[in-house]
Amino acid sequence: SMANSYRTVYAFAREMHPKTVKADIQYGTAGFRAKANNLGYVMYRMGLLAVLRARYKRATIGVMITASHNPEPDNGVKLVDPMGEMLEQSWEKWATKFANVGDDQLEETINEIIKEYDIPMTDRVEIVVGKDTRPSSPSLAKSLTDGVLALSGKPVDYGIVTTPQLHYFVVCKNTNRKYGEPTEEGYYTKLTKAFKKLRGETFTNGSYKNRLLYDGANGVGAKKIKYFQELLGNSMKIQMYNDAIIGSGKLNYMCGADYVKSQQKFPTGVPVEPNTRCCSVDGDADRLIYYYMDENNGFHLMDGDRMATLIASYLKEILEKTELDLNLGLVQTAYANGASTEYISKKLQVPVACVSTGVKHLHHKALDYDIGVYFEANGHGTVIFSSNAKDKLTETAKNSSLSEERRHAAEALLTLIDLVNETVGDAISDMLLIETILHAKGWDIQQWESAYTDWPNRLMKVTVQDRNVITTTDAERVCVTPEGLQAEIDALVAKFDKGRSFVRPSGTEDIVRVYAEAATREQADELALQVARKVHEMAGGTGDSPQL
Ligand code: G16
Repeated sequence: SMANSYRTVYAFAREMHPKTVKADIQYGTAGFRAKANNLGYVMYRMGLLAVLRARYKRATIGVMITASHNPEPDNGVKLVDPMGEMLEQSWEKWATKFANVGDDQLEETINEIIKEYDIPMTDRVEIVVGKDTRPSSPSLAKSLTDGVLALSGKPVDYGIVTTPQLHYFVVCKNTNRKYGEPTEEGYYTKLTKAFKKLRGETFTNGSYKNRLLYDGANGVGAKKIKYFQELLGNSMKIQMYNDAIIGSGKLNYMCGADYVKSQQKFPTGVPVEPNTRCCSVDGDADRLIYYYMDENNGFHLMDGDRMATLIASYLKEILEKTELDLNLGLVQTAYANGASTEYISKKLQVPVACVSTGVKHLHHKALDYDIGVYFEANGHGTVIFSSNAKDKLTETAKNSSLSEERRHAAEALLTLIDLVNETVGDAISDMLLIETILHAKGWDIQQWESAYTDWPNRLMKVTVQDRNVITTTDAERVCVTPEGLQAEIDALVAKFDKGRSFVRPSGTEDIVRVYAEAATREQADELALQVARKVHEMAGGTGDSPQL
């Protein structure tokens, strides 16, 4: 019978990658995340699932081993669908099931999914694997490829790469190289070629200087930026910091995009040079944050909202020059600063949508537009262009009966598309895009900042027994359970000028996140603190009552 045909899967699981943890885990915001030493069996099982998914889609599937912004002892795994999207949501429940069944139920679960989707099990499929710099990653990659091999899939290991590089490889393979060469070199060449073309012969312009301090978060982003710098030559001077050796324990520690954004602090390891543009990437280089320190040691943060507005305003400008009828839209989450949302919708007159946290939700919504810009406030985002947009731009650029201005604008946009990693948010590609726009506008970071003033805001974490007691609706802006919590939050918010606050369970850490903004720094801090204490009180808080 069919049920016997995957016995080796079980044998392998039992002997090499036995399930060591009893508690169930969930496929969260960005796949599975846990302490690395608890993840061997999960990796093995994701190897199995990746092969099943690849056979079902008749395409190459990607698997990234990373815990991104989490501390070094954590690790995780996320599956990448054929066109670079995160694993389709309807399969997340299968991922969760695969991770949680007993070793002896694996065969049965495989048979179940084959039956449900009528998966052709003889197709030869490739699974593209990447990993970040965590010391636990190589052995987890071994567990993963064992899973791939157990179902006769072909693992293609790209070694240490950024998450966005892995997404890029998957798309290159599935588009028959139309998107680019599925190699690291192909990736660097595509991006740097576009960058240099847009930059032209003059590397500085107006107040823009082409020097940038770059915080690599002691991770893969530090390793890979070196290849860029080599290819960029004198067009960009990237001074890199935080490139500690693998296994030093310093990954994301007091540095990197998540630290800078959530602590609103200058990272350790980067020299403080007043009024100098700096940026940080996170542990797998899919998030980017800009910032600078002023001459009075005041810290200025330029987060995902800022990048989104800069990009959207620039795209709007060029788009107008093409005179093409293409719609441009922006997607944010509840974490977007209220001031940014107002600036985008009222001043830029670009439509804004708000969706739940997680790139999968933003990416999906951005597909509604010809040109969709999406960014989470934490610095995770990109731009996607519809095929309608690409076709129209290509026609316009080629049409010699049109004005030179129109043709040039279309050509510039087409080059810009090559600079953007459309497959997923990509810190390095985003950085090159921001640098391109600042250069084009002749702006320094202060001019960029002057577009609007952020409402002061505060992020806090609350530890609770079970974070899933908190459920939300309306793109996470309204808390449904525990009953009565939202009414309490409303009452607190009403006491603060320009107050806004919401709470939600994290999908990557075992905590509840609290966000608050208000008219002043003190009020934002106080509102966050009061809401955090309410959560602690009503949602089964553990440990001491929250402190700022
Ligand atoms: C991941 C996701 C992001 C999300 C972040 C925090 O980022 O890719 O979309 O914003 O986690 O999610 P949560 O608030 O649910 O913990 P990364 O950079 O860690 O992969």
